[in-house]
Amino acid sequence: MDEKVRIFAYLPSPRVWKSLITAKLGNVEVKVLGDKPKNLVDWLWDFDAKKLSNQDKDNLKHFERQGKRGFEGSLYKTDKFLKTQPFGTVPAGFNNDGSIGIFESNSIMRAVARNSTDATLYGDNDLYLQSRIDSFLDANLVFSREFQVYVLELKSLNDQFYDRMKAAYSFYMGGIENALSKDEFISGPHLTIADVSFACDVAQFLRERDRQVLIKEKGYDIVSKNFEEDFPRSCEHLLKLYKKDEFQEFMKGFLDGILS
Ligand SMILES: N[C@@H](CCC(=O)N[C@@H](CS)C(=O)NCC(=O)O)C(=O)O
Repeated sequence: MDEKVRIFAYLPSPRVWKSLITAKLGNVEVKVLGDKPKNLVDWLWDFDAKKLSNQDKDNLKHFERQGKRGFEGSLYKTDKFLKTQPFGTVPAGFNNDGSIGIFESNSIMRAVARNSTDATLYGDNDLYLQSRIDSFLDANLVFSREFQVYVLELKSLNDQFYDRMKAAYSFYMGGIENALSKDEFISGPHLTIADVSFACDVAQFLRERDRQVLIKEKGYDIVSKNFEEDFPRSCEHLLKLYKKDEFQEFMKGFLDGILS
């Protein structure tokens, strides 16, 4: 199979799993390059991403940039990378020759789904069904952006961050719970990328349960404390997706000890 989408990212990453699970479900060839989060400071951020030696780094001072979101210190991003990836973030997606950059994990996942012959993954070629899936993906991004800030700020948690996170969580999960009271999957009778995105981001969010000691120390309860009781359909749906082979291939063990 030909490479359809390339992704450079830190690994493992639920944001990358969105594309990899979609690739499995839709039989699409996706190439992934990357390394552990802490090692990305030693990588050239580029379509042809590669590990750098100290000597390489000395020769590439002109590509040295300050990390902006989630990374402290220097990152080596090529000019071409920043041209194709204007926000300079990972995961960074590309078409097969690197001439087009695709950013935001939901959009990289959409590019994978659009390459699949299985149209059910992304709205069955119906522009309104596709737009409905996009609606869920937008709602999902608002939620995931909120929890990105929450996780990055956990050590200095205050009422404002906590209340914002709680509100974003209740709003997103409330919508998903309603959707699942009507349909078997989030956006209708078939599994779509709205389900994939939900599973990856909510699973990652639930990992706040690993940090409960710190959250308690700051004087708060974990936001997802009553997830199972408050959002039973969503919980059941998450577990159903999680158990599927295509999800297990990447997510295996991720929710062990996290969900009851
Ligand atoms: N909403 C984005 C989040 C991407 C993002 O914020 N990535 C951060 C790392 S978590 C990044 O690449 N930061 C680069 C920097 O600090 O310069 C997505 O889902 O892809």
